[in-house]
Amino acid sequence: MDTISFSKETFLHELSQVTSTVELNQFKASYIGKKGIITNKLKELGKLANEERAAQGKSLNEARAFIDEHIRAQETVLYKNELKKKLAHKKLDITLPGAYLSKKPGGRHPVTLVMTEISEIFIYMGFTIEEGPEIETDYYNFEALNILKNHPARDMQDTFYAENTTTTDTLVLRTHTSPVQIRTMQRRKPPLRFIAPGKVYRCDSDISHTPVFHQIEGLMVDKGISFSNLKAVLEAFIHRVFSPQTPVRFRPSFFPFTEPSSEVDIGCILCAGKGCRVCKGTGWIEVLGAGMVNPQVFKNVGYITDLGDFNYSGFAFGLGMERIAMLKYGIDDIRLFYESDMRFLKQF
Ligand code: FA5
Repeated sequence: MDTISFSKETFLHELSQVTSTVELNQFKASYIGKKGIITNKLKELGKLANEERAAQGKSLNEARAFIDEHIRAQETVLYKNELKKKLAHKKLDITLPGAYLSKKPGGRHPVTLVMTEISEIFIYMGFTIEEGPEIETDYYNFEALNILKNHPARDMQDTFYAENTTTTDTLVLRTHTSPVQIRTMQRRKPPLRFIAPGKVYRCDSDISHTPVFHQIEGLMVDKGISFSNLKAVLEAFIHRVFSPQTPVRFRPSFFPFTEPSSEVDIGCILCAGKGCRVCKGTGWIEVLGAGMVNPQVFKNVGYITDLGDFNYSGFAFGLGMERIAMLKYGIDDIRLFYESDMRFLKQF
């Protein structure tokens, strides 16, 4: 093996010629990189006799430490110079908007917008908000609402059944928000005035039906509540959401939990009542079900007992959110809300 002929002067002279950090890395590799002069000599040490190996090893290690120290010092100098030059060229404008602002922010779904608007109208009328579970027992979704087993009214709401591993009662995905009436009445005594917005599920799909949709339930129980109060509240609400000129029609109907019951239609806004595919040519579109609370429901929640007087009456209603959103935004197919098509959603 050749003895090391490392000259500090030569090394320092060569180092002074290096003008960039990239060049410096190459220069460093030529001495102490994997195949550098010093590294190669270190690899060959094993071939030397003991005495010579010790002497060579010492001077090689000293050379390596010297090289390393001077390269590090030069690296700092060169890096600072390069940064200075870069900053002098690239002026930083701290008034420019951050990069994240160039990305489009998300928006609210049209159904959420309508739910929020409607909730605010009812809150303004003194209603509070209640919630209930989306997976319900048969008892709360049907029985307590006077929809008994084998009653034909169960066919009106095509039900999704959920697997039940914990309770003995059948579990369903709630088909309407009406079970929140029962849960709240069991917890609170009248007077009551609340709405319960939320998701509901039915085995249903066409241009005005989706398997998952949203309802807002409403319940008011107090002394002297009559059908006139129900009409006044719903008409005020519809005229607020649409316009004071919107035609509203109360059509006699049947719900086991209200008596008398009514469905409420509004003049189809998409065709101005002339008849279109959404209103199926009738000029009217059904937006909600409503009625006076059936005394059987008051019995089921323990309000009416054999023991005392119950001088309260109440009304209830259940609104279809998507139907309202369709009419409000002029959308002729309810399924568009749930296709996640950005071209559609970006419009709101
Ligand atoms: C009910 O769900 C009753 N719980 C409403 C009610 C509450 C009546 C309180 C009396 C007292 P109905 O099945 O008609 O009723 O549904 C109410 C509204 O939900 C309908 O008027 C309609 O606007 C909407 N709706 C019903 N099914 C669907 C569906 N598959 N997709 C979208 N909207 C629907």
